[in-house]
Amino acid sequence: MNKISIMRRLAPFILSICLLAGLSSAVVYDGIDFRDGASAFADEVVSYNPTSEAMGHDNPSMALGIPDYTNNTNFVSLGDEGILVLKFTDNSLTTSGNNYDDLRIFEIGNKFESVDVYISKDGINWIYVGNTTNSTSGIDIDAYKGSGGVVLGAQYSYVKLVDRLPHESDTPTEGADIDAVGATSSKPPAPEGIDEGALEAISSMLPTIITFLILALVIAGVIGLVILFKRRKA
Ligand SMILES: [Ca+2]
Ligand SMILES: [Ca+2]
Ligand SMILES: [Ca+2]
Repeated sequence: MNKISIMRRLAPFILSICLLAGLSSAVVYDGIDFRDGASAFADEVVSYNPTSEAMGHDNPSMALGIPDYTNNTNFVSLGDEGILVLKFTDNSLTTSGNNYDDLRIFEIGNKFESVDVYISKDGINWIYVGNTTNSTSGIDIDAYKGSGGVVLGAQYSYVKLVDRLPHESDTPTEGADIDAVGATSSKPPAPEGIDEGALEAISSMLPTIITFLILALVIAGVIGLVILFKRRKA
């Protein structure tokens, strides 16, 4: 077997190994480890509502993907109390099961400007998960578990950032200046069209359904025995 045919036979294996290595490679940004690499970051702009009229940095797609702020570009300013909604499409945000930070908001500028952070499965029903406290702020979403709150292991596709007062800086960088939003606790994309609420409701009803089925089987058995007994007697 010559060298060329050996290489041809090995090529699929080498390619698979390279692909697997690429898919699972963790990447460090600003000292923060993202186990899903670049895919851990927000992928799509859902809405952008800056409240300042004269924005110089008003392209919301600058908040997508990996942190890439450089030379006063590649970020979006929210304006005082402005709102930005982003979506994860090739991944989703989830809980870590502990108090480690699950979501990172990269904010740039000389003055740190805080945002309130909300997450959602559907982009309609939102859960408040605290506010940022520094320029690479981490949010532990497990801290917001509970009734009407975060569900352990659930997949959240949407993140909403709302600029907080006080007024810290003027146009063109009024309000929080967002470079990137990434999930350090990242999962595959949330399945579309599956209502997790309905699944939870069904699973909570499961014991009642099983009890009812067992009862129905017992009654059917008793009726069958009575019929059999009467036939033998006749
Ligand atoms: Ca992503
Ligand atoms: Ca956590
Ligand atoms: Ca950016």
